[in-house]
Amino acid sequence: MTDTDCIFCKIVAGDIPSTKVLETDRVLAFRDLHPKAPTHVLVIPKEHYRDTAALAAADPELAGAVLHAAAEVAAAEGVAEDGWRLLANTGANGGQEVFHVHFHVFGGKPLGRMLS
Ligand code: D5M
Repeated sequence: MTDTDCIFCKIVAGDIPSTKVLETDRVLAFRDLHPKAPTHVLVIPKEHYRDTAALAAADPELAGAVLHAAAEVAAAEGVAEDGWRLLANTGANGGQEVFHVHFHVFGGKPLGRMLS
């Protein structure tokens, strides 16, 4: 399933360049264009789902594969030991700008606390 207007589907297809960090048959991780931390990687399913809720409802196994890949990215980036953050902005109030579900992996510096 792809969306021809979706920027992340175009990255999956190779029509837009990206700096890939990890790739499996169903998951892709690439560096964020505007990094907010020394490590800032986006982890996405290759299939198009608009947000976390849609992915979890349609394909829990794929949702798990995305989380597994996020942990692999953190380890590969060398941030696993010191700690890292996984963030999925969901919907308008959640601050989501790209409507192809994605998880931000942040690390490499103290990230502070948010909304706690
Ligand atoms: O965040 C969407 C994120 O997607 C934001 O941090 C910028 C990033 N972005 C947008 N276009 C690209 C490309 N082409 N490559 C890499 N990163 C990109 P959100 O959670 O939706 O607010």
